Amino acid sequence: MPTIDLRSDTVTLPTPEMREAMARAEVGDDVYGEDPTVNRLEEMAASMLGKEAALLVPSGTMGNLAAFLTHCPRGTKAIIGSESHTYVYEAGGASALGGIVLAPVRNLPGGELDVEELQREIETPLDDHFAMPSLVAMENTHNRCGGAAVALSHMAEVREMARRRGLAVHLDGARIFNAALALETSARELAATADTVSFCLSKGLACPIGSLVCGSREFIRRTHRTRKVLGGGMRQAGIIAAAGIVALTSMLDRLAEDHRNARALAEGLALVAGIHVMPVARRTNMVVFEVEGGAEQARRFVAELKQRGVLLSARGATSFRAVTHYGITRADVDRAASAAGEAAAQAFAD
Ligand code: TLP
Repeated sequence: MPTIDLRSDTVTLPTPEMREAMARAEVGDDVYGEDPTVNRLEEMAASMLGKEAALLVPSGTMGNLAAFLTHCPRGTKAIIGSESHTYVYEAGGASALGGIVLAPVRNLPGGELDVEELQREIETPLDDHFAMPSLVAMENTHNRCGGAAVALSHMAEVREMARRRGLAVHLDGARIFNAALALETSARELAATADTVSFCLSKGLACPIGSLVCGSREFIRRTHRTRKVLGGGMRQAGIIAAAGIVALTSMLDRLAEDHRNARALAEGLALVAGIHVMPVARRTNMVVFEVEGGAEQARRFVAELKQRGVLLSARGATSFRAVTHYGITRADVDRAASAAGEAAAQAFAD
């Protein structure tokens, strides 16, 4: 039986059409702005997100980092979610490399920012004791909040709060097309709540590499330099961009299948005794769940599941995440749910 790899949608492999497009891509030196395929992808991304310009970077982490470094002068404060990817999973890069103070504001279970805490951070007094805020960042879909799609109305509220104080807004939209689908809106509408947006090609859209930072022409011009500082200027990157063009042309509609499969998986796992699925109001392609009985029991459960060919990622000692994606079928999630039933029975019996 082939392995069912639910660790992340980052494990997706490029489609045959992508491989074909990559092989045929017309390329040039992108550091000189001379790669026609990169230029085409950047124009496409900017127009889909309703921004003036876009920049291809190697990863989502670099996309967020380059945006933060461009937005925030050293010693200023970027206000971000306490559960945000940037705060938890990006190795503190904005602080380490940019001298940026990361000021976490509590994320609610649905991925929203606690607006009262946000208001307090935004209202930092104009006094020499305090790091001055320069940026507010949101994340949608919200990874650590179970892949929840965050409502557009909340995003609009955050944007207004930031604007009143003259702060820029960045959106980590690594999975913005999943969010748009779940919210029955467009990526462009979501992007309109932020000055800059980064999104990933290499997650549910199945590209091997690549993220885009989108914003005003002036901002992207400055981010081009930041990308160079970070060593992220690539040369014949059209090889990568070609897959991105295929993704933006033909991989968006199929995300609905991943969302259906995640719902089916959540329902299947909820039936397993000893497993508690984190409820998510607007589920996308993730299922987060807790295993009862402590760390040792949870470890046994995951080992049993692995023996049955199902891989998950750990989120804590007793908490796990499963992600549906291109290459995972309804039959796979049904098999994963029944394997979870067997693994739980085995792990809890021992
Ligand atoms: N997330 C990865 C891991 O780092 C946890 C995953 O498997 O989900 N923003 C968000 C919201 C993300 O989920 C990720 C990747 C990134 C940024 C960073 O993207 P990459 O991995 O391309 O640097």
